[in-house]
Amino acid sequence: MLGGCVLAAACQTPSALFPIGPSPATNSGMDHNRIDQRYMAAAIRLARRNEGLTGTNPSVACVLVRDDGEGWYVVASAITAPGGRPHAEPIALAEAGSLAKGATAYVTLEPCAHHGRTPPCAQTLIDAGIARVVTAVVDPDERVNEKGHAMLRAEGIHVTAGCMAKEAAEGLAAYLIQKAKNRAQVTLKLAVSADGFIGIEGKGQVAITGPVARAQSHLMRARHHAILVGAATVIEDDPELTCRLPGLQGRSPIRIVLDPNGRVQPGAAAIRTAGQGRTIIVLGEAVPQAHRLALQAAGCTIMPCEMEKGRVALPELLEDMAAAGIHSVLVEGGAKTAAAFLQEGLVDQVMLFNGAGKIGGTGKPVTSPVGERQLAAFEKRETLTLGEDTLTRYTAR
Ligand code: AOF
Ligand code: ZN
Repeated sequence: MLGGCVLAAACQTPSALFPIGPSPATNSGMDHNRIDQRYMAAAIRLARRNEGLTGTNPSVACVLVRDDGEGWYVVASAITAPGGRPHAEPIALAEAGSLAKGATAYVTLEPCAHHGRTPPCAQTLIDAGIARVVTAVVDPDERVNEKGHAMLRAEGIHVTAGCMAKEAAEGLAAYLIQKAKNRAQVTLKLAVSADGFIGIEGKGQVAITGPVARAQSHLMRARHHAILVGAATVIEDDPELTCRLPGLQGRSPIRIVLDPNGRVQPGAAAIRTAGQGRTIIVLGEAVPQAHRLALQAAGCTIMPCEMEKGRVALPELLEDMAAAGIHSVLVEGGAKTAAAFLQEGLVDQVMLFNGAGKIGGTGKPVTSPVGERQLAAFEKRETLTLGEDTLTRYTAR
């Protein structure tokens, strides 16, 4: 999902997203399937709000609904808390209080069955007297993996699994990729001009898209755990790599700079501001100790990397990121970095902004690393119109 409505959703309270109290009689003619899809879709939208905020935990949403004879209505809804705990279900149950008894729970991920830092959510749902549980995605965590469903069924609770599983899996992609591939999820973001270029050599940042598209790209930053660029981008463009949407500045991702040869200087904006948001510099073994110390003194974290044919070994780096609790990374530049991730088959999703204007004609334009040949490995999902520009999302086949 591109999440056109996420910006609005990010500013609302969970309750404000749903009608509270009996909903109009339009429900009465709905069959169960349609009701299930309606509330699961609401849960999936809600879960997106804490994406990138829940650490190693997925951002899960739980919506509790009931029908007292006058139609279905939402009694409570919640998302996994920032940091990953508490889980969504106990928060929603606490909000519902006695109204939880006999209610239906819509949960985007199978409720957990393990005693972690919180008791199993399946047990909490049972104890609250929930009558029916509808879930979207089976939790691949080996401590859960159908055990949550089994616990509920063993207590006579009616369980419907797999409701809108594909849609929910999109929002849970970072978690599911981490479980399946043991690495961080990679989204490649590119802005390409109408004449097929992503910039002009030596010109720094060149405007390719308009303000609406730029706001959308900042929203993308907010929804990722980390943002990654190559050293050349830092040296030439000197970007801050923060989310500067009003009200969402606190959602800036961790900045990661690939700098195997130690070229980035402490004066760069992403380094200077390291104290206001984490900056990780990925350095090769040969980088002199004095340079490491200068970067550390500026507040950066150093991540050592393995090298392969003179380049950063990306699969290993993504594994190291997952081990460090970073589960989603937005690759923002430049052309060489993008090409390296693509060549290694490490891109899960491409977000392609197509600008309306041309930038060629002056200087040395940089050709887009993403053309028809590269996109053949991806499935086109949807296109948003953003002012004069467009944004198309592709996912790996
Ligand atoms: C749920 N509801 O909201 C989430 C779940 O370290 P712990 O104890 O928090 O457990 C982490 C696991 O909990 C995680 O791997 C996943 O299986 C599940 N996440 N489960 O019932 C939630 N976030
Ligand atoms: Zn749980």
